[in-house]
Amino acid sequence: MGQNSSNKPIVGIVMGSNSDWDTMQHAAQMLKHFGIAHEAKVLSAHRMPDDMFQYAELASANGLKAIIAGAGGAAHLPGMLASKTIVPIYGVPVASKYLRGEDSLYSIVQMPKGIPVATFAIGEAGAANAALHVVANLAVNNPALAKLLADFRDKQTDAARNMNLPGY
Ligand code: RP5
Repeated sequence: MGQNSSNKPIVGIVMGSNSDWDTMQHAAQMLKHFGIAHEAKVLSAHRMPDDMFQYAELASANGLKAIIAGAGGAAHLPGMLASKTIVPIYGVPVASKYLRGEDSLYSIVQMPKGIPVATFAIGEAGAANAALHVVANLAVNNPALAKLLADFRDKQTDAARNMNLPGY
């Protein structure tokens, strides 16, 4: 079983817009797979800055151990959250309409020294991997969760070993 089987969220998934949910739902699905209590909500750095700062300021007191933050374009959400909390921030660049997420990636990854954001790949893989990274960190002190994660990896290995090449 995953960490914290009660319903109190220990991971926050936040995103700049509901248009980010197609991507960010992959983080939620992954946490659900591992039984990690989490919450997901829109929290826009630009459209609701006061809410963003309040969320960051209260994150630790509210019991959050990690925040996965996704945004696209001028993606300031992960970095600004990181500026207001020491809860680890996992940044997910969401593919943008015009620059396909390169803008999002650069906005998130180029943090100044001293305020880290762990930055993942653009899009679905980044969202899923951010969640897996959270799981790995929680698993350091949770042998049951570590076993679940090892099983997950073993299944991927088996699937890759059994891959067929169509037409070959
Ligand atoms: C960012 O602007 C959001 O994170 C989203 O990726 C992007 C577009 O938002 P919408 O115009 O779709 O609400 O703040």
